[in-house]
Amino acid sequence: MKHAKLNEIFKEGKTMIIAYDQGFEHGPTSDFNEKNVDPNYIMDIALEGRYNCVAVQSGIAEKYYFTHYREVPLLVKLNAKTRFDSKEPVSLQHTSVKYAVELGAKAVGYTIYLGSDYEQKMFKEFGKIVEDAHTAGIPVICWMYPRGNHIKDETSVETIAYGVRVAMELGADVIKTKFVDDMQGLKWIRKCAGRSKLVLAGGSKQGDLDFLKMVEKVIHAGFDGIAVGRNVWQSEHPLEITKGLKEIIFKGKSAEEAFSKMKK
Ligand code: FBP
Repeated sequence: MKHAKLNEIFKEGKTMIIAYDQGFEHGPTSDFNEKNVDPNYIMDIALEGRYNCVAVQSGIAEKYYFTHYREVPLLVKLNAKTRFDSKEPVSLQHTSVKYAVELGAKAVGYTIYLGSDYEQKMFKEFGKIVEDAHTAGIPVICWMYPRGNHIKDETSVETIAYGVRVAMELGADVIKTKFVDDMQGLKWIRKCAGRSKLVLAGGSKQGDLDFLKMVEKVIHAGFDGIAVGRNVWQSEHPLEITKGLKEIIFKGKSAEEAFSKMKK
């Protein structure tokens, strides 16, 4: 087995990933407008904002990830589900590690719904993806979203910690998890992830300062960065919010300090 090269998508141990698979997961509905429905718009933010990685589905990688955009490391998501899939959550693999690597991927991603009736199916696919990706020398990012019949509270510390632990034990190099507003809880979640890297999922759009405060908290708790979408590309000034995020993630600044650096 080769070791996964994390340094392609991490700088000084930290990362800022821009995620753009919401068109598939949520549909091009209220999340989108005339500007951000165009994948080129997100590729431009990723490039100009010097993101450490852009995370998309394979179709977007095929049709939009070329020429100068290749300066931004690519992550290809290998599974997906739509919002019509409203019963028990399950998201199965639709493309391979091999094809992701052909598209130029420096990492692959996969969502697991821990606590779904179908969790075993997703564990099985994820296990094979870890084998294939590590053989190819690239890291695997697990979107770990506890959800489904067996989950009472998706956002409790206990549930989130269980999720990141499962992802770590399944071999995830990086785990993407949702936020909980509890510093002790965040630190416990960080511990449960062990040597896997841990990054924050952003959630729906909120005010810039509130978003920066959320990021400050996870960085303070020891998270290794963020993998967010709507709070950046729905912003009226995506490159300014990007600047604020960098101040917190790479320079250890507070949310207020970062906010004051943004031109508004
Ligand atoms: P956001 O920062 O926009 O929330 O994106 C993070 C993300 O994980 C996306 O990659 C994904 O499409 C979406 O959230 C799925 O979230 P959910 O299933 O909770 O709607």
